[in-house]
Amino acid sequence: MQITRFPDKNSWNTLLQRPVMDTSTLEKKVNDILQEVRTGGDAAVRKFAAEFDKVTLDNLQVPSAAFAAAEATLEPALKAAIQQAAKNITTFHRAQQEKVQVIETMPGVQCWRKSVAIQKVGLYIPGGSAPLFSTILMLGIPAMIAGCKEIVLCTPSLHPAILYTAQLTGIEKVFTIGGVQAIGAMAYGTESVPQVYKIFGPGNQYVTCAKQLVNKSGVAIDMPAGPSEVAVLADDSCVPAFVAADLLSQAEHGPDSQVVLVTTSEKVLTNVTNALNTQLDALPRKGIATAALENSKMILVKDMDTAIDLLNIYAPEHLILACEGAENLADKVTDAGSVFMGNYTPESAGDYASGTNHTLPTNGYARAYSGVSLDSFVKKITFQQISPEGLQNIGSTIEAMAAAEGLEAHKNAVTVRLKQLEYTGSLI
Ligand code: HSO
Ligand code: ZN
Repeated sequence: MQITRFPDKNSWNTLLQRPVMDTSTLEKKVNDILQEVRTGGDAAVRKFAAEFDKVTLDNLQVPSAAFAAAEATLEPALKAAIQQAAKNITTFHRAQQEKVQVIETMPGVQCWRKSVAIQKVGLYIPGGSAPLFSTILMLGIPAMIAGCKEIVLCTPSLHPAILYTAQLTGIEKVFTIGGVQAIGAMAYGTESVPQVYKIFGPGNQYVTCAKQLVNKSGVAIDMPAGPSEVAVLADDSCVPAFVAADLLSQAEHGPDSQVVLVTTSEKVLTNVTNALNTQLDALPRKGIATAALENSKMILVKDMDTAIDLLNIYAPEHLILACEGAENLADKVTDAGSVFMGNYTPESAGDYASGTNHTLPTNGYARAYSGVSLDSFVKKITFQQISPEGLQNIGSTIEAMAAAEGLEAHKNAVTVRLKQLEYTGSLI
């Protein structure tokens, strides 16, 4: 990891730059695949699966017997762990349900807002070197709580834990389709795959590009996903071995992951570096983590206020506060996806099981975006009902504003009613 000591504020932006990826060359290729899936349906999906994934797909949908078979191969301890995580994630996301509140803004003028599920959603779980079954919990559970009617899951992986988790979550329609063709199938629908209104889930740069392209044609997406990140703020009260473990936990995601250590202590720099070297050696994904550490930074700053300023500018996906007074510091965090406080709160807790969602804004998007939550699976529809008395109360306000905007028909929609009320004299 590259070490920078007391960087000048003017250099922070450059220092904290994420590796930029040029996707412009991908776009044409990805768009061609999407268009072929749009017109060719299942046949096009099969063709691309053979071409890119070297698999022959007869049935695109996973048959129900496969779920029971997958469950039978899983260790009971893993099943119990997935169930515990599911329970905590359910508890946390259920608490995000909002009660409908009818608000009377003026006598007789009632307004309210109701969350209504996005009726059809698509979840994508990549294949790749790690079978991310935890992401099924993070997306499937809030989708179920929201009441989404159709939940489709596409994944090129038939890992038993993926099938088990899909079943546990209640997702019935699972398709063994990966990559751009999966995004196309869910965006446009095929003979087998239902069309959805919003697509969620991580993926490589092709999948991300495909999500962005279908988004342009009207399908919603969760958020622009990028490589995983973690920033740790540590002072002398931290445990260097814990900090190193946390940094490595995100570094092992991919060679493009970025991890950052910010500290006020030279001693922490030395001790975390030593712990990193020891722990790195023992990791099965040492190669990936080593590559990620090459993009990563350790930054020494003069005090905690400077540290928080710098971290808010960086806006990390995950922020760990391994320092004294973590509660007070947490109040000063304005830009981060998810915050982990104290020496005993590893980021992995949020990745798997504490209850919070692990689909979070990367690449500085935490400045303006939230992570996935129950809200991501609903639209909020507003309603209003005005009584005759209410219209008499609010009518002149609307008329005055409509007239000033030069929109006579708008004004008239009120005036005809007020006149009728005057004529009948009825105040019901
Ligand atoms: N840390 C990842 C989520 C994840 N970690 C899934 C393990 N499994 C999001 O940045
Ligand atoms: Zn992770």
